Amino acid sequence: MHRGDTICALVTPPGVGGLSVVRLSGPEAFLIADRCFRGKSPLREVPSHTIHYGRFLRGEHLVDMVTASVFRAPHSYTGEDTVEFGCHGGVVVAELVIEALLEAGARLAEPGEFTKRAFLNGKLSLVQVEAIADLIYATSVPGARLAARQLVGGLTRQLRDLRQQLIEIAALVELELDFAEEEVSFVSPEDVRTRLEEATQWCKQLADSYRAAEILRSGFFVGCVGYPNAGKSSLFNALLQRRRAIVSPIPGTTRDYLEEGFLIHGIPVRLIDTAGFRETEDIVELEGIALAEQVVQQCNVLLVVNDVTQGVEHSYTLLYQLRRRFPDAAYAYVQNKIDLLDGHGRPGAVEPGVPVFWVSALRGDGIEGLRQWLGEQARVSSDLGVDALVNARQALLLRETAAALGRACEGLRLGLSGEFIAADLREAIQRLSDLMGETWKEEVLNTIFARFCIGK
Ligand SMILES: Nc1nc2c(ncn2[C@@H]2O[C@H](COP(=O)(O)OP(=O)(O)OP(=O)(O)O)[C@@H](O)[C@H]2O)c(=O)[nH]1
Ligand SMILES: [Mg+2]
Repeated sequence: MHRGDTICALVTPPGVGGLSVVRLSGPEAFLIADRCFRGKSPLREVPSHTIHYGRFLRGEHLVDMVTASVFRAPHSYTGEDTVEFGCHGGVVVAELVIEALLEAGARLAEPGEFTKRAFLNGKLSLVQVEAIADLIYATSVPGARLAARQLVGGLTRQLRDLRQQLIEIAALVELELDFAEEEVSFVSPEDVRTRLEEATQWCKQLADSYRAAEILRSGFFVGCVGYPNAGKSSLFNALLQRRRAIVSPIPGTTRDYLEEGFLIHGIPVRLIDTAGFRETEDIVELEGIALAEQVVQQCNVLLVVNDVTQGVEHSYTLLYQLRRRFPDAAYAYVQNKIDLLDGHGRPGAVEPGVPVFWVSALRGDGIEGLRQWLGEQARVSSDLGVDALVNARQALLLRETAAALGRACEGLRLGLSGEFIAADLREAIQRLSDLMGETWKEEVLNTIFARFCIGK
């Protein structure tokens, strides 16, 4: 077991509340706890998973009447001896409890240190650790649900099974069994290839779900773009259903960009209003507006707002240039200010895959239809196709695993000798181990735990 000193921290959110919980974990947890806690019996003598009521003292002074929950190693969150003190909510009491524990020999926990110990003691896989971080930061309901499921260990188990399978296949291949001649009944080369191909597909699909996972994690980004005065800020306000952005007849009203959120189908949509792209501006010149570029770059959908009074095709060039530059986003062409038109235009697509919406941001015509389309886009884009929430680190390793497996398949197809195929398989196995954190590197761990807050 990993052995360190005994650490403590507030594990509930700081501030005023009904209850605050201070966790104490480490080899001396009971010793230190008994220096401060006076209950019916010393905590070092009570059984695991029991709760005790008593006085919490700092020196001679009573701090609070508290409950002490006792968890004996390895049956605790960290895998170490742990005591959790439930004290009355509020800023002062919990702070006094922590100070008393520090004076009694504990050390203040670093951000994520409890979880890090849980990982080092084999209570959690790295994938589960990352799921906890996701859960803490989840902004969407489906995202939180998936992170919770991952925490239970579904993905970890699947990855472990896959690795086990690959180890077995590698062993077979390494023995250079000539399947065809020996008539090995339990496994044929076709069988091996099918299994490897399936594994490759699975890794790829999981890696590809990263973009969708990002949406569930940080939101679905929708940008209003267009020439000055097209009505971007008006559309922004109309979609938000409140007057957030300043609207004026003077071109160039919006200088910076604005961002506001709302939920569609439990998915957080981040709506962004940008400064207008000047008509003379070649998209290359856009490089100068680094901010706008950065903002547009992270958008999942770009609404190209066109002032119809300038002509329905007025913003086609802009749409064309944006699509070339940011091909990953989805686009809609929004014909705005239809209240100023005599007749209405007909719906249809400007280009394949780019729907047109006829709206009046001022009066609200057509806004609901646009909202619904955005909701559908958000839903489809965040549909993972798999039951896991993959982050950037995991996606990269999954792609590398898939690539190595792909090479192994190709080798089998070409009838290469077993040692080549085994080398690719070993690489895939190694990547999977990295993924699960079984061959972790200190810096990888540090970046992962840096996302945690103190007390987690
Ligand atoms: N009649 C009519 N006027 C509109 C409509 N939408 C916007 N406007 C007007 O168009 C002008 C420009 O609107 P904004 O929303 O500020 O346009 P913008 O694209 O944000 O402009 P910049 O930030 O300057 O690039 C304002 O006077 C709005 O009232 C609309 O649907 N109908
Ligand atoms: Mg504006």
